[in-house]
Amino acid sequence: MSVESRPQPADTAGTTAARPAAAASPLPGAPTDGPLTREELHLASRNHAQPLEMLQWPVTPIGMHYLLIHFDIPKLDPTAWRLRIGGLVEHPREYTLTELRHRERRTVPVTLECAGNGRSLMEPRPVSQPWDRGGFGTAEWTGTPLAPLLHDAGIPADAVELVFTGADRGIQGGIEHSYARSLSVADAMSGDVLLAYEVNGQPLPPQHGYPLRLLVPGWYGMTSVKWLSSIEAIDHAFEGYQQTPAYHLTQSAEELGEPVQRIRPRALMVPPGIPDFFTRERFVDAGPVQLRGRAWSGHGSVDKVEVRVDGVWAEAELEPAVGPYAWRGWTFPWIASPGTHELACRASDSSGLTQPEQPEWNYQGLANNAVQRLTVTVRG
Ligand SMILES: Nc1nc2c(c(=O)[nH]1)N[C@H]1C(S)=C(S)[C@@H](COP(=O)(O)O)O[C@H]1N2
Ligand SMILES: [Mo]
Repeated sequence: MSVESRPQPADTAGTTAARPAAAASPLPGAPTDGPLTREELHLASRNHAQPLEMLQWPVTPIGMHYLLIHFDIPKLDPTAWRLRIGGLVEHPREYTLTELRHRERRTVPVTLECAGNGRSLMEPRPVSQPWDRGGFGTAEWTGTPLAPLLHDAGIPADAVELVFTGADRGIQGGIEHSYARSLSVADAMSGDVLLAYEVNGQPLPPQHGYPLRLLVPGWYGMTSVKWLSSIEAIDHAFEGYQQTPAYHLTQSAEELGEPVQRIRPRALMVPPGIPDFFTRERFVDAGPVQLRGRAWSGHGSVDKVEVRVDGVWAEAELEPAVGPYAWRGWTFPWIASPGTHELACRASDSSGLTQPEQPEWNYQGLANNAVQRLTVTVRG
């Protein structure tokens, strides 16, 4: 692999761009134990998290939904904008937004999560968008299902993948490209993949992909290409930067590893009590406290959430899921006694997956679904 194409952690907005590729050693994305960098601060302030107290809402108000934007938010004119469907398809064509809005309309509540969520909790820290745990959100996405559109386009037998390309462009890992991801024909044809033009009952805001985005329920967020401009059928595996080397589980910059696809199970807790402004330390009054939170998985339905208080696990009460691809709430009654306590929660899903206690470290800092732990001070 050339120096230019050496992988960086996903979600890094091309920190190599300003430097000559030959000088890019050590890698800008190399893991570190050092303090947060200026570049990470810049990314963290552009790409905001969902504050954990917003877990109280079954559907995240859109301004509180997490954001991840690699390059710049493109300014697209909805009258000039077209979705091009091409490549190997039998009937290439373009759609206007109005034409897409007149096709079958469907609304699906979906919990989306960034594959880098939890990255900054890994040690050493992969340098990229430094998520704590807030890279997630649940919204009601409205659009038209992709499968009938592909059916109309005619996917020939020799087509292997569909490439979804956004209108945003930039440099990452030394490579200039438009943001693009692919899906196998079977995954793209699965009934729940949407071309979304509304979220929570409003047109998509610019930051979430206006005028149209792909939405792939159950998969980590990078799959759901925003500012969608084309869909192309190809007869080989797509190798654009955001497909590979990005979003693969590896132990070094050199190996290729396994692609990250479906969302691993995760439970999160609304931090109880009140916070200290600077440290975010929590203070709770002694007595009965209803702990609550939400849990989700892209591998199946969440069928168990457990809460640990001072080392002892017990099962939480589950609420119905907001939808087949959206989280479910959980509650756990706790009698808080004065002193310091450690709380934790973890989800298990119908595929048999559960959350690990420790992060499973990988070079790009992906898919870290280690259990959430928080310490609270209970006041008498
Ligand atoms: N065109 C384009 N699509 C994109 C991205 C991007 O930078 N450009 N970021 C991806 C990533 S990594 C994630 S996690 C989700 C974030 O979606 P959201 O910002 O609507 O929450 O969008 C995905 N789609
Ligand atoms: Mo992401």
